[in-house]
Amino acid sequence: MAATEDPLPTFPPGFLWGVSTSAHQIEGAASERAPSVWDSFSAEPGRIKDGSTAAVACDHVARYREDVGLVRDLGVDAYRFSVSWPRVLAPGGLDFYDRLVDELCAQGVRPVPTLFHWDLPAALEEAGGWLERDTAARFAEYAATVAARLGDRVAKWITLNEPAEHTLLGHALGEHAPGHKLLFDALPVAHHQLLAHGLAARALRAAGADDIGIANSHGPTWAASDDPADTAAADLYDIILNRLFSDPLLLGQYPDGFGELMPGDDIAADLKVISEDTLDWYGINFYQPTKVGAPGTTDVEFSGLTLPAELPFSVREIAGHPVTDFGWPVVPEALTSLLTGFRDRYGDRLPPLVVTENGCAYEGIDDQDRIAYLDGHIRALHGALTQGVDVRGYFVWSLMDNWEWAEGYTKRFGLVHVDYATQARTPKASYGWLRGALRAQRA
Ligand code: GBH
Repeated sequence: MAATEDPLPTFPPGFLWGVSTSAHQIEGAASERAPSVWDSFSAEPGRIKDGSTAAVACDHVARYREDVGLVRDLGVDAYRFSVSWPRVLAPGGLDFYDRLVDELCAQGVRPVPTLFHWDLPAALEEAGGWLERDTAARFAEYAATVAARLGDRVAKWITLNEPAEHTLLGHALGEHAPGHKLLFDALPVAHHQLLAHGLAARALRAAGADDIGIANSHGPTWAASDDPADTAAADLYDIILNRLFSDPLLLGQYPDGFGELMPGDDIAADLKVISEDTLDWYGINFYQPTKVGAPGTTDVEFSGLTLPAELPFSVREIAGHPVTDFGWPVVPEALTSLLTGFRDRYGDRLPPLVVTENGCAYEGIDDQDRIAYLDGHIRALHGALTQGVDVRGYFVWSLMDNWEWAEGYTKRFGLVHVDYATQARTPKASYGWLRGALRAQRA
């Protein structure tokens, strides 16, 4: 797979270019924060592919100045990072984010913090975690604390990262922390995260925020065939992984039949909290489309996941496209159809979109495959713009190689290579390519 030689199409002035990371995946300095659900989870044998933990990761807390320098030299406008709730709970924990935000501002990079990227404080998990409604209220208090400290320099906020993946992987399948295998009994986790978004948005508004978003994972769902058993399974998958999260946020309602399954005395009132004035823009993390068919009769191993036979659908291989080191198919045009699909479904209710994550796992520093992936997806995004979809920004996942959750250090998503033995950072070919592409945008 090779990138085209043609320069990228020109994006509108003010289009926001950025790179993304998350706290647990890069920070290290584990002893300087409260315990997180990921600490105990990754200490359990067999949970993480290479047996690693993120105790050191990219040692970013110590090396943030160098890392901000890499962001600045790349020439992006913005840096999306996440604030570790467990670190904020530790004495002086917000000091680190204070320094990080100062450094970003000093280097001319806009800070875009995400308040929750899967690292729940262990103490909150012991109290029931996202299965408990109270966690949403606690999240709003935490959001207010962070906004009080950083709000004078931060304009753009993201409440949660990928509540869908956190529900599915962390609570339904148990592949991520906290490791619950509740299947459909994990639905309260979805509702409480959505409620947390709504309550946190109110807290951020009270602190003066007017640029609030969420980063949700989305991808087109392809039915394995037009057999009704396959299309019905694909529809259900699409509802659970996509619409269960976007409909309440953007329409103020759950997909048919799902509101009844959610916990709480007054779901209609909760839906108002979730949807009313909580989003100035909507963030989409896109990696790949998913092909789905009727359920099978046995558990299936699929790109690192075990999908139990009890699920009402099965995920199928997408043939005919290159795949990344994760086995995920590379289908840039699916990003165009995803974005136009959002516009078509939500119409006037849709705020401006931002692609808050897009990227791929490949080995190597001369990463021509990553260049081709990014080139293809940036063009696909532009294709949606030309079809009238209001997309305001694009963030690459990730600035640098990092601790890839259950895959440990075995998958490299960075524009910058990290040698974990020495912590040496080496910009890859894709970093140079993106820097050149951004310069050309501005020429
Ligand atoms: C993001 O989530 C995370 O936000 C980030 O922390 C992480 O490092 C990054 O992606 C890379 O993994 O069922 O086989 O079809 C991952 C988003 C969307 C990726 C759904 C897997 C389904 C794979 N995920 N996708 S499959």
